[in-house]
Amino acid sequence: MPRWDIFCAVIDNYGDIAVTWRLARQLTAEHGIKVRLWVDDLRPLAALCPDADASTGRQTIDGVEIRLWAADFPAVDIADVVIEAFACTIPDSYIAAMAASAVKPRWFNLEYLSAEDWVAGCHRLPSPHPRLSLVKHFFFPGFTAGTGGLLREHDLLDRRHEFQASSAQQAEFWAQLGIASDPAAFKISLFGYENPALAELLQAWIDNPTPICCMLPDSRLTPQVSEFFEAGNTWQRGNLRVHRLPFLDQERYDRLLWACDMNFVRGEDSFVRALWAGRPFVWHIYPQTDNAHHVKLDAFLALYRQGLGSRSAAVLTGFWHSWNQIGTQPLAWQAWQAAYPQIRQHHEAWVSELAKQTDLATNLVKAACNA
Ligand code: TRH
Repeated sequence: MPRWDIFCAVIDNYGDIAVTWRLARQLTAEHGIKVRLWVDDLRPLAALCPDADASTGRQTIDGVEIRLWAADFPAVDIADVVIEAFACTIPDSYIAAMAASAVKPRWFNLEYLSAEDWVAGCHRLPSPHPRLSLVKHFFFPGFTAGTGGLLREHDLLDRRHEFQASSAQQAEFWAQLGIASDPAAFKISLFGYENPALAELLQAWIDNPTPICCMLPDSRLTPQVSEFFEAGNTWQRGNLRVHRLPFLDQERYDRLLWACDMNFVRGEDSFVRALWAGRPFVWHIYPQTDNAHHVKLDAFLALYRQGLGSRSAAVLTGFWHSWNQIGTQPLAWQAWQAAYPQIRQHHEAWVSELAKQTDLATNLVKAACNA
């Protein structure tokens, strides 16, 4: 059985461990790989996966051995394949053991996701170690041929279709969350970073001619929503009702995305999951210095808009820009609503095409065989 080590340094938030944990599980379940996941902070994993114990340095969940990556790194057998996620720096002692090994492990730096043009050109490029006889390869996720693809479990879309076609599964899901689902309401999930456009959005929903039901799993937006409603316990005004939810485990969060008519997401992993949910979405991109994220957002929009009519494409771009504070135009909720049927149809077709790509875990396994 091939052995892989995945190293994850948590920078902030959930995205780093969300991606590596998802990858580790898929490699184990679908590729018969023995995976050890090293993570330097177990707390975000415990939020995503309630079975994880943040106080235990060594545990096995879903067949993945999860190890706390402490400063004092133990002497361990090196793996056949080593993944350093998001350019984290793996321990010197581990690198020395790799260099001393007769058969050198395949070593990859799994990069952040971007739709920018240069990605395909950099995917799989070698990066020789400056002193040791070791070569690391870049591995870039992406949306186009020539990139590493996107994380997608083999049965994900089947499970999603089954859920979306089953009113019984949806009713059970809402009941588990303690929500009396209003069939007439337009359902929206809301996850993001602090956002100055939030009050404008909530007001537009309050003034919406038909009911809106907003599901708010715990995030940095929650205090802002609470402030908007002046803390009260019932967040209901005009045609808007907001359901405050706890932070859900990853499985239930997927179902929330599938159950809603549209989703506000952020970062990297919830963004990809919202794509696979097959519903229109709005992406709050992870903010970077010098507004580097604006280029990244527009690169994705340029791909995602392809095939969408020009008026709907303009609405989509304008709405995403406003939500990300790009430019100064107000959030055009009514225009979004008017364009929603076209955007939804387009999203479903676009994602069906995207699903023809080989998924990231499979691409990584192939690359490890050929490196
Ligand atoms: O948490 P994030 O903001 O992570 C970010 C990004 O990955 C960013 O690129 C990176 O640089 C930065 O971290 C360090 O957003 P992201 O990537 O969407 O991760 C959130 C995860 O949380 C995702 O797996 C979905 C999951 N989630 C739940 O499981 N339950 C929930 O209730 C919610 C709201 C999210």
